[in-house]
Amino acid sequence: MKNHEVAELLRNIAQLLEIKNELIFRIRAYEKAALVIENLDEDIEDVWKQGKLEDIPGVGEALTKKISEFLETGKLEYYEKLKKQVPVNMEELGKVAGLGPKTIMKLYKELNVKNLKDLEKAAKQKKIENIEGLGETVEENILKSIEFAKSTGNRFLLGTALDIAEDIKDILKKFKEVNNVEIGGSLRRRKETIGDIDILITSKNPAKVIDFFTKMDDVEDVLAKGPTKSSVRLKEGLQADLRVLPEKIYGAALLYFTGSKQHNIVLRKIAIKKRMKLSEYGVFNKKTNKLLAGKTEEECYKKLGLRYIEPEIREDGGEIELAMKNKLPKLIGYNDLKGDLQMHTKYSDGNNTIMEMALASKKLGHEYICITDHVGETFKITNSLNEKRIKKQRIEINMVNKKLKGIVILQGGEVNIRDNGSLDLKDNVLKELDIVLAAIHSGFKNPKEKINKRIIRAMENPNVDIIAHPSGRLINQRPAIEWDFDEILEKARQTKTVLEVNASQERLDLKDVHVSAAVKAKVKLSIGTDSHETDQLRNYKLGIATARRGWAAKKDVINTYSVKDMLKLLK
Ligand code: DGT
Ligand code: CA
Ligand code: CA
Ligand code: ZN
Repeated sequence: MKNHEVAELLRNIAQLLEIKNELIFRIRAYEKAALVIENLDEDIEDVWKQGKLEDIPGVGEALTKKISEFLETGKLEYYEKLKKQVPVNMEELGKVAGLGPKTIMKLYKELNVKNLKDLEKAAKQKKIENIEGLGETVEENILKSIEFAKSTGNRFLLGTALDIAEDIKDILKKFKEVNNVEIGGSLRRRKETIGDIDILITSKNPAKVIDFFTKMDDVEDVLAKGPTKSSVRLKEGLQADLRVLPEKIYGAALLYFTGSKQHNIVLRKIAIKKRMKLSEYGVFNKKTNKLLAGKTEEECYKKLGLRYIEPEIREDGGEIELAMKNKLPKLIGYNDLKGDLQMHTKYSDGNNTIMEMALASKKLGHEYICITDHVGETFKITNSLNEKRIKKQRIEINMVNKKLKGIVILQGGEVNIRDNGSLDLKDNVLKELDIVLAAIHSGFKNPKEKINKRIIRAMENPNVDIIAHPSGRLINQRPAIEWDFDEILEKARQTKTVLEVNASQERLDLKDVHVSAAVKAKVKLSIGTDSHETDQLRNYKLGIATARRGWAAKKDVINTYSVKDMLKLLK
């Protein structure tokens, strides 16, 4: 659904008009339409295709034209022109949490703040606290959110980078001069964000491979080109480094360029202790300089007296010590998941039907799925289902279950945790659902005590099985809530509440360090893709990657069990 995008566009226009000091009723018209469209039950694209945009309250002839243009071309000429007329960079400043158009306008008029750089300067020089209506708290919040934006830097989401890298890997594999191809670096370790793509190849003809690499369609710029190495910038903005290596040291190079840097440093120290030398060229005898190992990673680890260590945990987090004692746990595998425990359909804010989601999940090899559309009485933004619609959906799920063999469809629901920690749906209705997910969707900035109280009250409800996307963070967009996670874990254990590892590309929530704490606290986890369309169902692998980075085993994740055993693990 493009409802959200259209609403955002209209809101951006309203902000620009406000800064331009346009007539207030024109500004309000855009804001009102944005609100209506955001809360619309129907898909705005459907409404547009049926020629019924003008039937939407607040949408007249002029707005109909603009919305149509945007839906048709993905752009709006009027908005582009407007942006050029306004001296401040709204798209940049509008992203600073808590900065509305009024404040932005004030900052522009009083301090000539036009962009993020100006804003940071003004805040650091403590010029903002003296402006009437703003003050010290606003200044502090501005600095905090600039800091957050900076800490995220130019890093790409794991899911995005992985898609790009795997396409490149496929292209390179097909080139006849290429023997082995492997993606190294943070991508192989499945870190949640990726700085650049590192590709490692073996070939008898490095020059030809380098030449082929720099001429791929996806290459925007060649940054460096040598006999065995090259760096390029891809059209998506990401950098990719390629190295062509001889077979006999491929493992050592892979080990080195997979990292992490900290992991490598500890390995090198171990080598020195054993009178050896470790580098990207192999494991050597220090005295004689004889190559002792290099062809495979296993062989290199073995020479150092270690068991093989999975890339996802090569972070110097105790893995080397355990590998030395042969006590590494067996991590959950990429084929261990039997079902997906969070997805949305057209009933709430998804794009596909129950049947379509079930068929696509079956194709991925799942034995079961849980449909978890938003349910609730007052939380209407996501088109939540009330009691009546839940019953209607149950009938449809029963029908699909009858028609479709080889996959079981459960009916769940994602219910909003209200401001006071109560749930947005009556207990007797929640009770009818097979699995209840509870989640926070507002009040992310609540102080720690309040956030904890809300989540704990939700966990104490006997109907709540899983807390979905527990920290609420959106990678590179919104920081996690401030919570006392140990207290949450203790309560989860007591109440037998499962914590979700949300596998959608921008969430990965719980994240790796949370998973690791949950595993230690013996709290069970679930993996859910939170898919809003069939294309997103494949993201379950990102959830497994995150679980692996947190050292989770198969038994720690409830949806590695059969549907019967999984349901038994719930409250
Ligand atoms: P990224 O690209 O920022 O997401 O993170 P990585 O880990 O992919 O880092 P990158 O691309 O700079 O380097 C790839 C790997 O090469 C890294 O994980 C470990 C290794 N490496 C790079 N520089 C050094 C270094 O100075 N010392 C050691 N020991 N290893 C290094
Ligand atoms: Ca990298
Ligand atoms: Ca690199
Ligand atoms: Zn949610």
